[in-house]
Parts: sequence; C-alpha cells; structure tokens
Amino acid sequence: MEIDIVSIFPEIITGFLGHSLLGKAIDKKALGVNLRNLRDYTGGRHRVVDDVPFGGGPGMVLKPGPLMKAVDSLKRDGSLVILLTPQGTLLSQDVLKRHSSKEHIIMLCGRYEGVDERVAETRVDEEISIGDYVLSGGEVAACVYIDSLARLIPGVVGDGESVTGDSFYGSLLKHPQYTRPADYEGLAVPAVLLSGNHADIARWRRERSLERTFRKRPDLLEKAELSREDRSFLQTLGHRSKEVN
Ligand code: 6GU
Repeated sequence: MEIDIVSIFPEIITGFLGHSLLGKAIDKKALGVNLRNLRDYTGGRHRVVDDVPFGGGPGMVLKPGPLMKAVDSLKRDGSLVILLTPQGTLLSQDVLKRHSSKEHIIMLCGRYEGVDERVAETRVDEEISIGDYVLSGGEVAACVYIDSLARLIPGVVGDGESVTGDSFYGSLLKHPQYTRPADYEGLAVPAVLLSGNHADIARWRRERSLERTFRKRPDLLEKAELSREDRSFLQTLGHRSKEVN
C-alpha cells in the first residue's frame, strides 16, 4: 500500500511517521508514505495556496488549483482520493477495513476554514472526518487515519492476534488487560488469568468484552458478530437483543 499525503504543513506529519509501529511498517516496505507539500503544486513564484472566501467571512479557503493539480499528478488507476474535513463521513473500523485493500490512497489535508468546494466535486472519492469536533487542519486527522489503517495492512502488526483482539475488531470493545505484579496495593489480578487454563481465560475475556461493550457502548452490539453463547450471556446482563431469531 502506498499513501500520498498532500498538506501545507507536511512537517507536522514527518515526526509521527517515524514512531514505532509506523516507522517499522515503512522500513519493512509494507507501507510507503510520501509527504507532498501543497505549495509545490502552485506553479506561481509566490506559491499561494489560499485566498479569501467569496461572499465574505473570516479566514482563508484553500484554492482549487493546487489541490486539483496535486491529485492529477499523483493519481493513477485504482487510486482512492480522500479529503480530510469535519464535513466527512465519520472514520470507523469498517471504513478502515474497506480502505485497507486499496493499493494507493491520496489524502488531502483541508484546513478548518474550508477547501474550495469544486475540489470535492471533481477530484475526491470520499470525505472523511475523525470525530465531531474541529481541528485546525487535516494533518492530525491524517496521522490518526494512517496509524489505524496501518494496523490492518498484512505484515505491519507482527502478531496477527494483536489486531483481531483490538477494540472494535468484530465490533466489540477489548477485554481488560493486566500485567505484573499480580497484586499491587492490595489490588489482585482476576484469578482466572493466573490459572493457566486457556479455555477458561478465553471465555472470561469474551464475557468481559461483551459486558464492557454492553455497559459502555451498547450501540456497538447492533452490528457485532455474536454466537448463541454470546447472546445468552448478554441476556443474563439484561441485554435485550432486537433480533427475533
Ligand atoms: Cl478530518 N479535519 C478537521 N479540520 N477537523 C476535523 C476533522 C478533520 N475531523 C474531525 N474534525
């Protein structure tokens, strides 16, 4: 997978890409990331990327030309073009799973005042937001997107289990985790985890995962893949499944 990120502040992203998991993925060539400075697509000597909004109002809007030129020069067959903007579809593990099979992704980092609408109309496949709050620019959102996407690319996370056990994988929150010491300030680790009985441990983890999801994020249970055992366990907690079967 290769990702081109177009931004007016590529240096915000540089440091992030060097950090542990992403840095390793890039070293192993499981993932290629190219940072592109939007100013390199302006043509003119002054390298102007923004201008005042037509109709008035505060702030500056990213001009259509540089962004369109960037997409046109980077795009190839099968590229997915994403615009990072608070107006986009909310990022989720489902969106990431769908994107993880793409060969090439172009990410355009917007800025909070806006991006000329004609860019989205003519060059963008999907607009993505990372949550209902406003960031000053798409760069931090691009980091969030790449970090979570990279985990889904084969060969990036060493142990396959670390991904299938993640929160949201299979639409459930992760079970609680403990490490040594087994007793800290009188707080004991659940005994089952020290038992060495792998079947008991797996069942305990599954039940804690279901319980947590039911208590904290019941909305996630709607689309979770649940076995007959999962459903009857959830019933003991007071969960009423909407399914009739
Ligand atoms: Cl992708 N961009 C900006 N500027 N703000 C955001 C966002 C993106 N996602 C949530 N807030």
